[in-house]
Amino acid sequence: MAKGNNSEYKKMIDKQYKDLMKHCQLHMEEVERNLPEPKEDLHELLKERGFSRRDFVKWTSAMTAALMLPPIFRPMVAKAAENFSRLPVVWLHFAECTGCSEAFLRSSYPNVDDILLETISLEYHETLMAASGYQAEKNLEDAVKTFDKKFICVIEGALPRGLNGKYLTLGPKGKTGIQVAKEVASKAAAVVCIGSCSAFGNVPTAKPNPTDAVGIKKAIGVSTVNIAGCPPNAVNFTGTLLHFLMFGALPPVDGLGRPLWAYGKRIHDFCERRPHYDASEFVEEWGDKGALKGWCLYKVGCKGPYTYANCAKVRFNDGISWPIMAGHGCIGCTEPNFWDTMAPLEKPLDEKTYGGGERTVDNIGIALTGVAVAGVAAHAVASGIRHKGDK
Ligand code: FSX
Ligand code: SF4
Ligand code: F3S
Repeated sequence: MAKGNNSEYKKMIDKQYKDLMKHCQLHMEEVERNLPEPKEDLHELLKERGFSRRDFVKWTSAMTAALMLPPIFRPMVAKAAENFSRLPVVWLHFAECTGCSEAFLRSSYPNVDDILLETISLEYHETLMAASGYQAEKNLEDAVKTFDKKFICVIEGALPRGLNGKYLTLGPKGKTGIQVAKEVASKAAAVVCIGSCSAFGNVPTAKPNPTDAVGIKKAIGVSTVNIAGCPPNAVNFTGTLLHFLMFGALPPVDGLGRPLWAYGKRIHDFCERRPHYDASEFVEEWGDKGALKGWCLYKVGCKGPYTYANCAKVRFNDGISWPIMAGHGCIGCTEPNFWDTMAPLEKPLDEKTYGGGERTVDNIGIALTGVAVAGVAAHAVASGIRHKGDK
């Protein structure tokens, strides 16, 4: 019985992927017909930076797998990368530290994703463009008009709602951030929040939040795809845009708007220090023998058990390292309100209330049943613990 069912199942899956491939091919043809010519030749740029064809093929294979697509989609990922600079992007900055843009622009060890980002067609980006004042405002108006419903609106930073939005005003006409966000987002093909500030509020929203700042979705009521992290990984941004180029839609997301392909798994479950956690081998204080041996950082505050992201897999700076590998616990930067819910950052969350956190971590582990629900559930547990502590 199993055999018959398996082959039926395989046929069904094969057909689904064939249909998806057809959709992808048709969409890519449409992109090539309707969007401007690529502004940059990706292969020339890669060559200039010392990347070979082989490096590019390796990268496309890794990206295809990361996007949870079978290998037959590899040529389509390559094509989307070659067409990356066709996609018009309007990049807005609100209440934030600009660390997200900086992280993408200043990689000391750029990988193919970083080079790809160099080709991005930025129609408007306050930090990078030469224009200012009325000229800048005109650039924004022109871009929104020319690429009506075709451009991606990328937003970095939260929106302060206090004083009727006047804690954050922009440009010569003194528009509030909320006004600008509403005007631009309503004309965009999609809104992508880059960083935890635009996604969830983050630093500007941390207590006591004097400006009443909130994330974009909450501020203006549009649906957003949230590339969480403070700052986020460039791979999670490029992968999401490649998905959009390939299928004309943003990737499936969890209950917090984060793409599942990048944020569907818990840090704690893919951490290289996990065997030490399971063996109860913990760093007790910075610089002790456990720290020298690379033991688990739970007791010095690692929030990996409550945090969803692919940091252990994709790492940073061309895959060189990531926070836990570098010796500090995860601070939960991809989770909503982590400055409040995950603090103190160098102590376990529930030390006082539960007399040691391992039991709680295990309970959270057992409670995980589905990816989307799990993201929300783990966060709810973490928030619940904080709120108890607050009282
Ligand atoms: Fe926020 Fe990005 Fe953290 Fe900073 O702009 S996610 S504070 S790294 O820069 O928005
Ligand atoms: Fe890794 Fe942190 Fe989990 Fe320890 S608690 S295994 S350091 S994620
Ligand atoms: Fe942030 Fe934790 Fe990754 S702090 S960068 S989610 S390891």
